Amino acid sequence: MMSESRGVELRMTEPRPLNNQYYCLEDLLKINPLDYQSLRYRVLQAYVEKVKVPESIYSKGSEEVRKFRYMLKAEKTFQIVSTSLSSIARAPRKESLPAFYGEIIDIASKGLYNTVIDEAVKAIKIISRLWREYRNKILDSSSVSEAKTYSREFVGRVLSIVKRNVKHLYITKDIAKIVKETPCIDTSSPLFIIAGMPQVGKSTLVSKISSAKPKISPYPFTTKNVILGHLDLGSTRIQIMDTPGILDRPLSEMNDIERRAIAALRTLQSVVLYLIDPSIDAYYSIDQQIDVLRTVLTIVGKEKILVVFNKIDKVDGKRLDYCRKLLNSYGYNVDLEISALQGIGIDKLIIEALKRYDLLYKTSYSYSQ
Ligand SMILES: Nc1nc2c(ncn2[C@@H]2O[C@H](COP(=O)(O)OP(=O)(O)OP(=O)(O)O)[C@@H](O)[C@H]2O)c(=O)[nH]1
Ligand SMILES: [Mg+2]
Repeated sequence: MMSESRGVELRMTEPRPLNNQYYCLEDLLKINPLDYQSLRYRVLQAYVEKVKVPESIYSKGSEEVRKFRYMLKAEKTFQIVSTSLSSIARAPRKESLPAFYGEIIDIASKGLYNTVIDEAVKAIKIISRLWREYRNKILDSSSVSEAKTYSREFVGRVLSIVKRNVKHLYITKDIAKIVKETPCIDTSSPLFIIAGMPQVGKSTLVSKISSAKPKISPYPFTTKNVILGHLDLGSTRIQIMDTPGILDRPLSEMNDIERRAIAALRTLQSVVLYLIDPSIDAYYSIDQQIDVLRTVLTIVGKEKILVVFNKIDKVDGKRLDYCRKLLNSYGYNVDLEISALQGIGIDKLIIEALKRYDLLYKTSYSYSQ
């Protein structure tokens, strides 16, 4: 077993403020959750509210005032709908977001993110054209009742345009949720991604070494999204990312939770710590964990990965030896052996990961004791 080395000061800290290389999805993408029914409700509520016509324009009680009032009611509908849709229409398209965020948004929106932007842009165009037409129709009406008919007709048509054209409005709810949940990433600081099958102890490790305190439990898929913690080592701030577990199946069959881990692995500049639980009673067999290692290797490449045995506090030497040899027989090496729970081998893990980071990205963060 490896013992915990001394002399390295590990400090857990909060994220730094925004700078040029510090991306927060929340700052890049501001979308309000919206669905057709609540938009319709808001429009109809606003329509029945009283509107005031400035007396300076027309004399009080005149037919003109009453027509003008119907124009203002219709205008309110136009404003509510166009303002709501604008927050979607103005959102950056997937391709212009940093790649990781693009993938995260794609997963949350079932691939419909760009589609809903296009739908909103199109609907705003149609509604704006319609508004110009109806504004004149209402003001030029020959009677108050005609103005009222046009005004109501406009509201009905606007709502039906939204319903017919912005078919995927409902996904803004999922997008807004994921925007809130997705961590800010500093591309100028080292990043370690903790990956592996469910239950290998990823969250336990992240919680042990960083400021993040993800939920830990004996059930698979406890972690459902990527979570970022920070660790100050000397003057270096390291980002430690917890990821959801990945199952041994083709990428095309993975669920949204697994795909979030894959998105991080695929798009972020990082060193990947691939955790394996070598225990005899591990939730997933050693063979399954080697299969997933193979998948991860094809995504990130051999150089980025450190293979780590976790839970060595509960595994005897004979079993460890068997698992090591099994990995070797497939051409893989076990780089580190730790117990996240008991804090064994953690210092060495961090130093080795940092060295690997330096090697890969030509940086000079390595901490020498
Ligand atoms: N004995 C021992 N148990 C551990 C160790 N690390 C984690 N565990 C236990 O393993 C179980 C799963 O731990 P988690 O940290 O939630 O595992 P995870 O990989 O994040 O799981 P998912 O979020 O489901 O992917 C918990 O019961 C932990 O207490 C360890 O080093 N030794
Ligand atoms: Mg977890």
